[in-house]
Amino acid sequence: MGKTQTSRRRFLKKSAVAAGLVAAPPSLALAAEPAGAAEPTRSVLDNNSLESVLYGRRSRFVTTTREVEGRSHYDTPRIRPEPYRPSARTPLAELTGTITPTSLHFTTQHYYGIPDINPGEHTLLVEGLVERPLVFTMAELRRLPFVSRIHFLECVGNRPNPRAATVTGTHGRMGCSEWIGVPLSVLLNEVGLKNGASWVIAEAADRGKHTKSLPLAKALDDVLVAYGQNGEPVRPDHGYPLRLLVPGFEGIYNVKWLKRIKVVDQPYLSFQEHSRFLTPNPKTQRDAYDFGPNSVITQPSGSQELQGRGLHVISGLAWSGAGKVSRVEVSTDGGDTWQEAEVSGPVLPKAHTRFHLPWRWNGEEAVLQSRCLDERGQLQPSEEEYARYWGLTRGQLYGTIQSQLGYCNWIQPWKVSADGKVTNGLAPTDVVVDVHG
Ligand SMILES: Nc1nc2c(c(=O)[nH]1)N[C@H]1C(S)=C(S)[C@@H](COP(=O)(O)O)O[C@H]1N2
Ligand SMILES: [Mo]
Repeated sequence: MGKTQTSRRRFLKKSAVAAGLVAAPPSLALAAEPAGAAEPTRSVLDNNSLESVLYGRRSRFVTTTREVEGRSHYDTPRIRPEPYRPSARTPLAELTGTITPTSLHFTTQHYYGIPDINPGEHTLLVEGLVERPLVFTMAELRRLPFVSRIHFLECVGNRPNPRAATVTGTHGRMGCSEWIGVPLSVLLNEVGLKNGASWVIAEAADRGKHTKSLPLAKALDDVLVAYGQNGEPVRPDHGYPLRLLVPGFEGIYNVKWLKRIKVVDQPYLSFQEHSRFLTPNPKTQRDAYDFGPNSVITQPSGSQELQGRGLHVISGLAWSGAGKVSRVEVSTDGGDTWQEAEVSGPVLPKAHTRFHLPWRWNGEEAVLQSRCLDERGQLQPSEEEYARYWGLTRGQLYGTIQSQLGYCNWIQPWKVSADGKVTNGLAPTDVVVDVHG
């Protein structure tokens, strides 16, 4: 490690020189290596480096990263475009609060790599069943009234999973951010809708031309053409310079690197929609619009360990695509009794909501679960209730690709053993198909 750090520092010095920064005032100068120190104290060097002054960084003692996904789609005999760019999950157990740091926000499905888009050349075309088709440059979009909204973004690939060791493994395909952008309704109002307009098609500028159909009613409701995420420009991973943000809907609707909106009179079956996300017969596909009520305990969760009996806080996230979370309940006895958890922070529609419940652990085995009730009155189901409702066996629940099931929002239990170890509380299954996308 020491070697890499040293060469990286050299690189930084060189690039600082190249960037003409040698004349920086002394306070901004790169810290010198301590004379004669075999292994220089990295924290001092890093915290005082010009790089850290210019662009803040975390403590070297904080090492949390996103978790890279396997190549599940690549194992299927379907289309395998290159370059391959792995998806990655949000490390939920390491995070507090409700906003996901952008560097740790899950990122998904880049079968064609991340495009390198010059915002000065990027445009958004709005056309189709409209009175006046328009092309917006990024500068023109920025002149329009904007809003900022806190919303979760979740891939339909999230699902409680008996094989997953951690909450990142079960629910890491989601994040929650402050999104800044122009309401799509403002743009649609500018172009004027023609009779018959009932759907919009959103298309991306990546090589795969990721495309998704969206009902017009949703487009006119709360959809954003977003250029900001958590106070800065949306990053390349998440759609720089422009992405669609479709609050509460399945992740695939949130078209990144957005370049075209076409107003049409029916949904299209675009390549991305039929190639991997649908059942063998696309006509039987259940399209998930707004997600139902959901929640998961992140602390304590799989692979963590309780250090001794007594007070522990049970904490997690609750959310719903239908609106606000109205109540979160926690059970510490395998679902026999439920207690109302306290919500910390604001409760916003279609946003992650943080809950907690103080719990005195008596040192005995316990099964911890949470469930969410949303403002539409929908209650998050248990695995058994979900299976019964849809007429599915357990084998089908875990042996079917998530996007073919619809939203998999059943409860994820965590089991605390007498030794304090926390493991997955779902009964084991023979087969688990886990596909991200
Ligand atoms: N252009 C484009 N947009 C896309 C995708 C993609 O591969 N290409 N993936 C979609 C899917 S399936 C999800 S879950 C979200 C993930 O958004 P994120 O990478 O910003 O977390 O983006 C959606 N928008
Ligand atoms: Mo997704």
